[in-house]
Amino acid sequence: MGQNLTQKILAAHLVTGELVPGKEISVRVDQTLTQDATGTMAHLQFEAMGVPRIKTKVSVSYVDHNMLQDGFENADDHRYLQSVAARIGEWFSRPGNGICHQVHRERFAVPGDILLGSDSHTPTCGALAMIAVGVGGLDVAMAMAGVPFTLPCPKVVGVKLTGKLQPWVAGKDVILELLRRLTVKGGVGRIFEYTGEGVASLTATHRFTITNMGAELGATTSIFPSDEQTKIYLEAQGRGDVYQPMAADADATYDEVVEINLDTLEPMIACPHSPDNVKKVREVKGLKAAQASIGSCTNSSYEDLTNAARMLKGKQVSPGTSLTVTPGSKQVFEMIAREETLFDLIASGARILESSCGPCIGNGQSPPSGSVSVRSFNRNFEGRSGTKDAQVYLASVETSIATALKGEITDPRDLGIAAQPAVAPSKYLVNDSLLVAPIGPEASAKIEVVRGPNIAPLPDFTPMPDVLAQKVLLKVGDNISTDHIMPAGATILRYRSNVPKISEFVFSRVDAEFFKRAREWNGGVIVGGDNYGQGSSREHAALAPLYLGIRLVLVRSFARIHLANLINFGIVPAVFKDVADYEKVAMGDELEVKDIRAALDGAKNLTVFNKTRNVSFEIVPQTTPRGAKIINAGGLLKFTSH
Ligand code: MIC
Ligand code: SF4
Repeated sequence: MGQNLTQKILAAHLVTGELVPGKEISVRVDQTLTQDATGTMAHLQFEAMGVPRIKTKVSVSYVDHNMLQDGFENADDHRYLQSVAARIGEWFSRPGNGICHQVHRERFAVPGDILLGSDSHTPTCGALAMIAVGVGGLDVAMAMAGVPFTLPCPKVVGVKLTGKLQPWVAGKDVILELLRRLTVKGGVGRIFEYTGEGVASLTATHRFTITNMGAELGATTSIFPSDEQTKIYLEAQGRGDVYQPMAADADATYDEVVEINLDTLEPMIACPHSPDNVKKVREVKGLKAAQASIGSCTNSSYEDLTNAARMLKGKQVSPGTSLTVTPGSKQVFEMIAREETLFDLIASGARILESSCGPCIGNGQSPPSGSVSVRSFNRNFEGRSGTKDAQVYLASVETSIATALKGEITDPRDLGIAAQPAVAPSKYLVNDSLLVAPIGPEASAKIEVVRGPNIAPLPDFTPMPDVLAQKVLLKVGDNISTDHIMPAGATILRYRSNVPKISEFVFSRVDAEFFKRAREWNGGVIVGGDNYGQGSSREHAALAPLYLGIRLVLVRSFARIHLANLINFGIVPAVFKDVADYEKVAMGDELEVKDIRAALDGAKNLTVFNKTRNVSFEIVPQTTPRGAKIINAGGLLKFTSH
């Protein structure tokens, strides 16, 4: 029987296990990427392992998230990252070089390789036929040290594309349509592999948007074949040498199949406050918008900005709308600056931001209270923009710019002008001046790693106790994102290298008293609903709760990366055996769980006794035998140092 592309790449990298969905496998990792907000922790962990140099083919440390320097903290962290990269043989992408996923695809992605990144949008490079997976920083640090990556073997979903995108319809609309159908938890445990005759007409740019935002499905990753479009893109980046054609066999099979007819797609929009709350743009058109933003790792490419500029040329942004434009990388910025593109953007009234995550992670440009913001980004969780009651919508560049021009949500087809989509250039401008290449072992051994006062040592990791007698610290509902658990934004992001400090902000946007209560009650149990921990890869959403004394998170179901992060830091992730038992616990209830260590070792369920209500119920730890050992040891670092 033929193989699909996912199976081919996994098989070529398999170290242990069998390619059977749900079974634990481990694979060799070729490349890693980290970004500054997760990278400080990942590098501190790498240093704690005592491995002198990276063992991957390529590892790149990016600075793109914590770009605000209104205090020493972020600048100190950047200096630490640059010095540690030099010390361990990594590439370093300096601040200003761009968003990790944009730069990685431009300069490093290689069809057929496996990439692990400490950012949930690492799957972007799947557009160039990589298996690119977002994970917590500790998993990346392990891969940098040469340890194979362990994961449950995912199911492979074949996404069969037919037809061709119509004018004013973009790659963004393809992924929004999938989110509409499958929801933010529809992709958990799955890899989405794009197939069918519709694939050939999608340029690399459309593909990047699709694989990037596949993360919002909760998917392990997404992948396109390596074909003519891949070749065109890599050659234009001056990297034609890494191209090789790769595709599924003609008789390949898939665990599930989804079909999308591109001919019938129209402009779509994700409404507040979830990327799967998707409607047709025409269903919400006319809503006044105070802001429109082009940027983020989803849609800030050369083609995206050129499209925006073509629509704006000779026109003005509506007086009631503020338009921000972020070039995704220095390459994009330099190219639009050499052409009239940047001029057209500035002349239209757009506010040009530096190449970084910026407003996507709540670092500036928060919209006014209660207002509508239409963004070409990938996430619109409540409060993520920095304005709690802002109504953030996600749409294509075309829809966002149509909105900026009209001052209200607008279907670009209603502008009454012909679409003139940007054509990819035959050569991108390559100037790697902000990319610092690794140095040899002798020179790197002399590098001093510089740590500023913002860098706190890693917290103590203690073995799992046998008995937990704790209160329910918080009870939450479905689809709680890591932005709820460990918010970002300018004031909090700067503490990513300081766990004691950042722990003060855990759940702060959900319950302002959480930190105080956690301290007074000496930790406790978190109770949640379905898809708990969706969204980002930030391991601080596990590490900071651990620091506050949380050793059990009890929910209806978990999102993939957060589940792995909980295990990595020695917290028991468990689900209710009977989902109805969710009703048998409330905040403040005193719980008792006994014989935890033995139950984990024996892959048995645990019994929770709710002393306050005098009821018992069973819960199921969500872990493999290896995960159970990691939790009992007190986390992955403790486990591997044994
Ligand atoms: C995000 O989009 O939420 C982030 C910020 O890029 C995160 C990483 C982080 O929190 O540092 C992600 O997606 O993993
Ligand atoms: Fe940065 Fe936003 Fe992309 Fe996350 S989703 S990597 S914050 S641009």
